[in-house]
Amino acid sequence: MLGLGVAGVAAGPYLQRAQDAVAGKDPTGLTGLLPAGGGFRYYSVASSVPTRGPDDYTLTVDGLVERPASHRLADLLAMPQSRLVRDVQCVTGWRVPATPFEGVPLAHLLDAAGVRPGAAAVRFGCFDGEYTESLTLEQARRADVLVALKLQDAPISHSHGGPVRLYVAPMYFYKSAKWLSSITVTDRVRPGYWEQYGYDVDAWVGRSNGRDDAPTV
Ligand SMILES: Nc1nc2c(c(=O)[nH]1)N[C@H]1C(S)=C(S)[C@@H](COP(=O)(O)O)O[C@H]1N2
Ligand SMILES: [Mo]
Repeated sequence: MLGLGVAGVAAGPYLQRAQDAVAGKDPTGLTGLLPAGGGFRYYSVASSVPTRGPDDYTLTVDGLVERPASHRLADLLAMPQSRLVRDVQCVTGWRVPATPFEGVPLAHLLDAAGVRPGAAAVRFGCFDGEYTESLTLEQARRADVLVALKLQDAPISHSHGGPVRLYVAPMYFYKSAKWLSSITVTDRVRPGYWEQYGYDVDAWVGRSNGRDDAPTV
């Protein structure tokens, strides 16, 4: 099992270091090799993650915005929803075909908050307390970038990052931050968790990380 996982990692010193970092975080050495059902594998850089639901989940939107906000689950469910069916592609090689994700277009939340002049990027935080991600503002406004509430037409389970995760359809799945808790509009891109270990910040499937996977969109 372990051998398979390592063989699935694209060649290159940076990616190899990233994989080592996973092992360093995970005493079992099996993070990311555990099947999570439906062809997915379970990934978490945090050893334990709290459970959040309708009573205690909040998503903050702040930074370079006119109207900072804190949305509860019910607020997000009442906003316009978009459903996409695309392949999911992890940078370590596994792929899950035709996967429905549904949620609020990130552009809607940005428009509701009113992005201020001088803003150029968005930073994402997670209630696991460790993971971070980022997008340029232009990427964040794409119609295929969602604040996802459903996966495979059901509420997103805890292991898949529920109740709310980011979904960046055209990019490697590490951009799709699980357990999303904050969206901060910033003046420049801050590399996310894996990007500090060498993953590409612009993570287009098939056009980054030295890989040639078929596009997911
Ligand atoms: N908060 C958080 N989000 C995360 C990760 C993580 O470790 N923590 N791993 C990323 C990676 S590398 C992948 S491949 C996917 C895995 O999602 P899954 O566990 O639902 O299959 O989540 C991404 N989002
Ligand atoms: Mo991944």
